[in-house]
Amino acid sequence: MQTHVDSPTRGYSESDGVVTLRGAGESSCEIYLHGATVTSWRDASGRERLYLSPTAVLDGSAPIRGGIPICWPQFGPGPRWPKQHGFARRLPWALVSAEMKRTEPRAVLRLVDTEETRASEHFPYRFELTLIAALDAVGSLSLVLRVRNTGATAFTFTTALHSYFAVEDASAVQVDGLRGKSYKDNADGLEEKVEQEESVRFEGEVDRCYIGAPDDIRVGVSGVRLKKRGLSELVLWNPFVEKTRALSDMPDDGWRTFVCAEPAAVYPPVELASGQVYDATLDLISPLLTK
Ligand code: TA6
Repeated sequence: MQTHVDSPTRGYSESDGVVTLRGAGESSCEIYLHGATVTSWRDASGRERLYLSPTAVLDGSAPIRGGIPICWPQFGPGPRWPKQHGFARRLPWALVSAEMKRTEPRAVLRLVDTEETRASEHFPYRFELTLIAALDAVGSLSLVLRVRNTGATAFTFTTALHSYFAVEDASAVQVDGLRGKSYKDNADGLEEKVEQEESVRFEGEVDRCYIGAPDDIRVGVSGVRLKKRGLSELVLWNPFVEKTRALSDMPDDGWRTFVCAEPAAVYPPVELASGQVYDATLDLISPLLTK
């Protein structure tokens, strides 16, 4: 693919399976074709806002630990192959285009069904999955995950943009605005509970799927702002000490410097008729731009 730089700092390029977008100010974004995994987003100040494990596997042999893995056609454990978080984050996507939309760099990546994905117990359907990633005029990262049913049979799916946010100290982070929301507590046998607190804190293992969560959320009082559409749930996750030890692709103290806030569509699953299209969008806005 051509490299395009319309100024020393703005443009796009692709090499070794990684697409790089450079936008307003010092903003940039890196996307691995493997899983269409966004692994870096720097805001206009140049500050990295996503967490990528220093021991993440980046050779395509495993899902990338960090950034924004795409869980599709299944969020979480379940009957479909592979049992956890679906196959989209494990497969190579194709770079369809990279361009400057006015002064904003934009990349389009695509995954379509294969013999492997259609194998019986996997996902015996035809689909086209598209990720559109762009840096806007102020360096915010805009993602659209577009699902098109290209087959003759309706199918259902669940999905999550499994976003890892870099923080100084996870135990000092809170997410507000969830009081009264029901959630499935995966750290307690997926029991359904109702959030009693205005602020959810990460002072131990947190693994919760909030149902019908607000579409405008902050990670921390002064952290990244998430604006989501078409993703009714919000998953909050931090594995804390014990569960992190079990992760081969994260240092034992990795839990301290990230929290996951994952816009998701789980309850209910999304039903897509033949020919239908479904868009899930997520805008990540730097704390420098929000009061
Ligand atoms: O999003 C939370 C979660 O479902 C946790 O239960 C934990 O399994 C996490 O995802 C990471 O899953 P992974 O398959 O990437 O190790």
